[in-house]
Amino acid sequence: MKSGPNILITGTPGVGKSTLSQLVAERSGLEWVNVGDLARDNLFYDGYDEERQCPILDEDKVLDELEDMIAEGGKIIDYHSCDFFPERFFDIVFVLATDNTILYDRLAARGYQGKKLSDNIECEIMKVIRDEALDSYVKEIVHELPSNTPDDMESSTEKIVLWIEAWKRDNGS
Ligand code: DAT
Repeated sequence: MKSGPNILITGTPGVGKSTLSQLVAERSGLEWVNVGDLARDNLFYDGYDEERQCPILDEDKVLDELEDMIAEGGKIIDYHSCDFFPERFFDIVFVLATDNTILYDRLAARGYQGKKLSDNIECEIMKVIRDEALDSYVKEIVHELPSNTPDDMESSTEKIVLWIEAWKRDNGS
């Protein structure tokens, strides 16, 4: 039996996935798994994408590494893409959304510029990750959460923690 639900927190870079995942992990006891860090620490890469200026993820190696963690349960998976995870991995999926002017400032503060910055802003405006999530999982488990302000962050944390507690009650864990 799983020790808790497995949750995916996704969205364009800079929307607040890591901040939210960490807060939910602290308050729920679930374990936060940052897929970007996991790939970097284990060199789960398969080349470099010159256009996007980032290493190309070796998805098979990432999935192999995640398989046992997901079987154990109680994981918060944090990644800016979601279509390569098997549907069975997640009990619920949250897609964070940020107004593009706010996101622009956050990504600029992170040092993004030029095409990398504009591509990510366009990704957010066009709701690319939300559509990817809706194409990859049954729509009933996909929830969009605003992530513009600290109040949004607090309210999303509370909602997710309450959902986790309800899941644990319903599943006897
Ligand atoms: P991600 O993991 O999606 O790339 P992050 O958690 O690193 O994003 O957040 C990027 C920056 O934006 C970081 O400085 C925290 C800030 N931030 C994120 N969500 C926020 C919110 N809802 N309100 C205010 N600041 C936020």
